[in-house]
Amino acid sequence: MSMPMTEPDALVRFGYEQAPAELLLQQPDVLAVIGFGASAALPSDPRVLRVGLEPVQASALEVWRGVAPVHSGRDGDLRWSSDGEHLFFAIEADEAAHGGIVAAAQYAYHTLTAFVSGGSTPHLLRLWNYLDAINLGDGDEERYRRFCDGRAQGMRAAAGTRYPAATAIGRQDGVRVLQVYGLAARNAGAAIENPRQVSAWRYPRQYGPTAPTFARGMRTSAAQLLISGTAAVVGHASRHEDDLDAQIEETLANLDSLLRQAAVPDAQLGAGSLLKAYVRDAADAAVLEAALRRRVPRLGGLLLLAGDICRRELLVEIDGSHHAAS
Ligand code: 3EB
Repeated sequence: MSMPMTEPDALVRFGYEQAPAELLLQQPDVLAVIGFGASAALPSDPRVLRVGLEPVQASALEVWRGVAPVHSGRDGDLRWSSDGEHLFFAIEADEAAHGGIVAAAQYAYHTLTAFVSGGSTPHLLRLWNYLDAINLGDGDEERYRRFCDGRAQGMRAAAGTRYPAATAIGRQDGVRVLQVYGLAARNAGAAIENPRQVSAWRYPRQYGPTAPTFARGMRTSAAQLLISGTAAVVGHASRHEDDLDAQIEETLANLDSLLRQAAVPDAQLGAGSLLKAYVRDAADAAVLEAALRRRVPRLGGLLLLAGDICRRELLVEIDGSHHAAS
């Protein structure tokens, strides 16, 4: 049997949906269902992932829809689903079982890059990384920096210097299991950098021995941009320590700049934008949401999650996707 034909830029569609996960999983185009927090009701299925970040309000499920019927499976610790054009994959690595966060990250990245590069959807587009206690440890011992070491070692062979878009956020659940999931595709994307920011892989030594290996954004087609975790970083420096409002404004300025640089049609946050906003302190969520609703009145969707940003002075980070509003 041959795969169904798809349009050259047939895209994964992302959405936040309220339906029960069991119903969503019966739909043939569903590539992934991601639930947030300990109480999300989720069946066991290779397409389903529970992320241990607590939603700040009643939370929807994040649903990815492909362009053709989806098949799925498991391969060791990795689970995956594919519509023939796009691959969802997820891997969870217990830190103690691997001998620490460095080895767990190395294992997760080695496993996922080997799996992805060996298949018919070999181009890594987007990765999410969630780990407990991301700011624990001082200086180069900080767990985020050590995660960056292991990630770079694990992905080196496969990714070279062409990095996917990414997010790395700290869970507050005390569970020392690294969660990594992402999207790969048959067609390569175009990595986008932000003119207001130094590329993360060029960060100077002061931020750790291994610079973070991600692109600021990934255009999957002329009309869709995947937006990496974006915070109040200008150049390579964190801005507006202890000032939530100013960090939100700086983050929005960075997002505006990234969308302009990507030159997607309708390059403004709006109805075509789906955002996840992470707040270190759940009590900051109301201020963040009010600012987002004011600045982006027709926002397509918003999930507010409690999570630690990878630099301890940062209070908020936003990621998401954007496509031309139809
Ligand atoms: C920054 O601009 C904020 O290590 O994968 C954002 C997105 C950040 C991804 C990562 C880190 C990562 O450096 C932190």
